[in-house]
Amino acid sequence: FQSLRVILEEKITVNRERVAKLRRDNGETVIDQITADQIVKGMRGMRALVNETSTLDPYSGIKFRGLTIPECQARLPKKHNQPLPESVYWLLLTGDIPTPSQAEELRSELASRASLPQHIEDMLNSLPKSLHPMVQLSIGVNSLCEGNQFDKAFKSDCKRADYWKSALEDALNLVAKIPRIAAIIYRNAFKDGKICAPSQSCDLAENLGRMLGWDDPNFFELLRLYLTLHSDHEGGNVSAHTTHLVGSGLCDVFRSYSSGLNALAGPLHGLANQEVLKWLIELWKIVGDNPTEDDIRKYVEGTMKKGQVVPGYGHAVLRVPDPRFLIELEYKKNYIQNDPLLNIVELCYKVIPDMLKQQGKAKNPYPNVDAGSGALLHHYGLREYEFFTVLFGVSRAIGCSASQVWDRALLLPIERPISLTLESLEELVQQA
Ligand code: NMX
Ligand code: MLT
Repeated sequence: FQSLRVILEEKITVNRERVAKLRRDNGETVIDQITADQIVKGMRGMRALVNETSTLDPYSGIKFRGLTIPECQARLPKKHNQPLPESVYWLLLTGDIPTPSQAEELRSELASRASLPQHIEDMLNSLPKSLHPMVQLSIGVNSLCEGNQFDKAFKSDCKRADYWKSALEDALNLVAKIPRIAAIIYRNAFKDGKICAPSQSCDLAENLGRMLGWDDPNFFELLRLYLTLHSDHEGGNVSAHTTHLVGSGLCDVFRSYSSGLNALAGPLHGLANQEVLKWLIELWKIVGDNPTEDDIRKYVEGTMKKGQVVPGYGHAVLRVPDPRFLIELEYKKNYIQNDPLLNIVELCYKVIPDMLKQQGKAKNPYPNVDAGSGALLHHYGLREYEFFTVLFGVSRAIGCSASQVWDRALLLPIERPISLTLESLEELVQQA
């Protein structure tokens, strides 16, 4: 952990200088323009945020600190065939590929912080089982803010330049503890409430899998992939942006990310993975194990006729099949023989893009990450789809908390754009 802090300190000094130079030399340079359409259509395509951890290209997809996911799979320290989640976290925090010993140092540090205060476990155990798992997760993460390091620093005479140090402490605690919160929620809502303790020798994925109640190395391997795929998706998505926005008012990492989790819980965003599986199971019930393309078409037409979106398809930025979805399919091809639900996922991919193109509304007719993630979990026996977005939330803590450290490191100010009334927008377009 000490080495992580030292590396970050050096990088922060360099990057603060870059921000200062950028502002000094080009602070007034115009880099974009905003149309009236962008203002009324969710600021789509507007470049207006600084986020260091990852970038998203409409055609090549996500890059974590400049690396595609296949590059991460090839170059990051791994267990079996997938990157260790800790090595992804190191990469997002520092921009460097960790050495195996650095990944191990972070693994061991996070494992040592994995347990929860008893009163938080008691609080989680007292929540109604019927409360949606995402609400429980948001409550659990919010409650971690008690005694957070950032507030302590803020209330003491800590200099603003040093805020990132306490943000880092909190970020590490968030990533270390969120798997246990998730597992308690799962065990309470869907099993007998009993849960094993986190192990000091496991990585984040295996600890999560074991606390959920699995003892299957193949499932731990899938969780490693899952945590990597969902760890970050640049700064403009609804949950990352929410976390950044709330943090910009100098809220600690826990409360900022708890807000981000509520953002993730919308069905057009992270909850889509739950919606996809619900939709696929219903489809499977109707068409059976060996459907034809026509069977799928009929079912999708039904969804469209009801005026509903086809869950797992479309994206606000991507204009190609989501590379994360393609990696899910590849995982199926390499590791899973003949699973009827995953076969349906593949058949949907053959049929749905053409249907969405014909409908002519969606700018991207291709599958996103949620189109395949739930069916993979289902294969390994995790079938309670109301829990799926919680796993997305555990993964996204990695990217959102790393970004939060950098927000404080770069001394980014409170976010405060200006809104317009329709009347003032109409006046502005007349004057333009
Ligand atoms: N099925 C049917 N219609 C769609 C779909 C879809 N999958 N995707 C977009 N459209 C419609 C959209 O509702 C809109 O209709 P209208 O003009 O009547 O309002 C029109 O196509 C144009 O939308 P886009 O500009 O293509 O999409 P936008 O950027 O606004 O939204 C999503 C992106 C992802 C919200 C949208 O594609 C969607 O609702 N997809 C289904 C839900 C989903 O899978 N979400 C998960 C996203 C990934 N994640 O994990 O967060
Ligand atoms: C994500 O992973 O956050 C989703 O693909 C949504 C997005 O990028 O807007």
